[in-house]
Amino acid sequence: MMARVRSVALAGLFGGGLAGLFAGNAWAQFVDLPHSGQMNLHHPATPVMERLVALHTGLLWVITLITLFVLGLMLYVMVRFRATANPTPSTTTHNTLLEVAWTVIPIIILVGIAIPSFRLLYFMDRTHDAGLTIKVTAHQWYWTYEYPDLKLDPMDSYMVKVADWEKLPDAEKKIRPRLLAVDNSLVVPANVNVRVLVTSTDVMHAWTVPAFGIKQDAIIGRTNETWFNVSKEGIYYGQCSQICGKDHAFMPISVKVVSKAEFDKWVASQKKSAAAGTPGDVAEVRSVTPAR
Ligand SMILES: [Cu+2]
Repeated sequence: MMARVRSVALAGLFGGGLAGLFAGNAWAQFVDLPHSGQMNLHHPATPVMERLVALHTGLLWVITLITLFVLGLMLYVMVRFRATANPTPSTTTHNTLLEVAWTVIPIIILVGIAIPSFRLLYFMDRTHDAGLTIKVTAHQWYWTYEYPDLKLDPMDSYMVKVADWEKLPDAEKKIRPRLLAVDNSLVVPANVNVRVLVTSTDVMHAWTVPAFGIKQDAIIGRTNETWFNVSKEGIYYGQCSQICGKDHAFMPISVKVVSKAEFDKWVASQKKSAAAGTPGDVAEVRSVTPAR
């Protein structure tokens, strides 16, 4: 399975070859997935994740330079002041200039790290001009998505049970992988600041989508806020990231990012189907029994 998942992720990353393959399925183009043998952080899909990756890379440089500098000093001391080369050790115990330097320089480095770090924390915290608000409610062991501004019916998002997943067509299995496929994905428009309000009804969970740089705790009686803005249309997967009980591993997150026009069409179809009492047109495998 992993090899297949990997190839899907790579195909998605390098040119969206799947778009043609799944031309019949308007939703399926880019599929964002982790794959085996993956190095480094997730491929960023939002400005937040881009900045997280940049900060991480910057810090890696800082930490590497410091480590090499300290290693160099230690090697120098070990060689230059070894017993045979330096039989009579110096009895110097203080050097004011040196002590001030090794206190002040680390402070400067830490402040230098803190400034971009805090800036990013505030950037991640909330968006001031949200084009869409979504409320995510965590339960043991599924998610409920609501669109408060659009007055859509709340929709529950359950993982597709493995026995049901195995019955899916092969082409669909590739874009809706085992243990990540859900019955109802969160659908959002591309290039819109989406405000996400996260809460829980039972225990703590965490709504996490690695490509978005989001890992927001869902806490009972509290509403946490985060946001994302994805420019690349496709399907992005995540998982609950706060141990929440026996089915913690089975409450995946699936976010479909579509064009504004497709989103409007989807909203209209949801409203129409709610009025008619029938499932909307993206109700994927509605017949599937929820994984409780
Ligand atoms: Cu959980």
